Amino acid sequence: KTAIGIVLGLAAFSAAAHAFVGAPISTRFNGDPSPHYFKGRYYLYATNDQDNSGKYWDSTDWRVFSSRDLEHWQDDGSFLSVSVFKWARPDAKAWAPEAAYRNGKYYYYAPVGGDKIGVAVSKSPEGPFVDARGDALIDKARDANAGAEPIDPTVLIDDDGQAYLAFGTRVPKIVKLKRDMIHTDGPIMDLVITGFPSDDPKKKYGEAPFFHKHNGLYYFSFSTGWPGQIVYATSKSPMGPYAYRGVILDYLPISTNHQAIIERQGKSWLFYHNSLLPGGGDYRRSIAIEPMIYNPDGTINEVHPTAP
Ligand code: FUB
Repeated sequence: KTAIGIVLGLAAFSAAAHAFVGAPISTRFNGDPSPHYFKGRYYLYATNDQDNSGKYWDSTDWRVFSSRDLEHWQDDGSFLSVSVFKWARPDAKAWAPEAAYRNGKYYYYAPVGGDKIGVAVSKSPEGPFVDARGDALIDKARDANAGAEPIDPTVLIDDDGQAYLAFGTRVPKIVKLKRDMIHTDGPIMDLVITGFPSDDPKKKYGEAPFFHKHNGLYYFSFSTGWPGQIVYATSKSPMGPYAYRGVILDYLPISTNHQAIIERQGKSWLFYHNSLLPGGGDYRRSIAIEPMIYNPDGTINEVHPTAP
């Protein structure tokens, strides 16, 4: 069997085994997936593209979906608005979120208005969430080295209990979080990525950072820009430096992409957004899921989206 034959065979197997792969998880427009497995159920937090102007990502609330099996998704609705953050302008845009669980509480990291990241807390994954601090966790105007656009938070709680927050466009930022998950611990650092292919100037950090750990190795995936390829880098240390390893998902016909990876019961799934729903486009995105496979050396096989 040729390498192409193996790849095509794998894709056919994946599609046959998982009829839902590649298809939008909802008939509503949503982008920026943040999937989690909480309390025996999958939860998917997302940017609300259904209620934006259609000309920009300017919705002011976030939506949550849940599923027992990744295939059948329940729309749990609009569960949090920027108005929960009293320090935010009521029309501040609500962008790509992140969530985390610790000590019986659910934490929701919410980029608000493109220049601040808020954190909300709840006893339940579907809310209600309340502002955990009364001010922003990250504030471009207040915090040294927060970068030009502190958005797109991703959180990793390491095996030793240390939590890390990464975020940002164009220059990725990383900062430790205290055990309470609502305060930073130490300075915001630039996250260093080395080894981008010198023959491809498009290979650079753009946005959509996502942290995960697999077989003891730290993975930092991200979008290269606008439009974005989803690529990844790895490190033996959470703070880096990270070494570029390759492409996870090639360019799609859409101005942004934003990925997240969830691993459960020995399987890995890539969540991303595309424009496949009728009427879909740059500001009308839809979230889809594909299986993701590692090689023994820790590299990730490029995912080829399955046409639904
Ligand atoms: O949803 C608005 C922005 O689009 C997100 O913050 C980026 O990651 C991009 O997907």
